[in-house]
Amino acid sequence: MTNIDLLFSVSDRIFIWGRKFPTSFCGSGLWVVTAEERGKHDKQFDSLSPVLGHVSGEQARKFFLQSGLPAAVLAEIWNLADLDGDGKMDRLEFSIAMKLIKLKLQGRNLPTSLPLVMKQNPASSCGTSAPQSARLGRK
Ligand SMILES: [Ca+2]
Repeated sequence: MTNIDLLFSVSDRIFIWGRKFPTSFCGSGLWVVTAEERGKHDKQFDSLSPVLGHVSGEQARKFFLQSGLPAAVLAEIWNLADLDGDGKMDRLEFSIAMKLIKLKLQGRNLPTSLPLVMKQNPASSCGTSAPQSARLGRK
């Protein structure tokens, strides 16, 4: 196991408990929103009662403030995540914002522009990994 593997497995264990294989260590690792994370983000998104696939800026702001990050940092995250700049969050934008909040809470610096890999669907960013459900014996 290399040092890099070690580094990633430590941070993965915090968020992907119960899973033996760190899934985010493919593509450009750090910025990849994994399928698990996306699933969680989608649930949180739905809990905000989106209208026509969007949550309003106000709804999202209140939710993001619960992270404990300063409003100025959240504004920066918003600017990165609101891809079309319409002042609302759709499912993907919300997921990107959540991921950036998580990384920021881990002490990472925010990117100056959004890494391309964050705009991709979770499945497409890790095409070479074997199906996790098979390994874990689930259907
Ligand atoms: Ca938007």
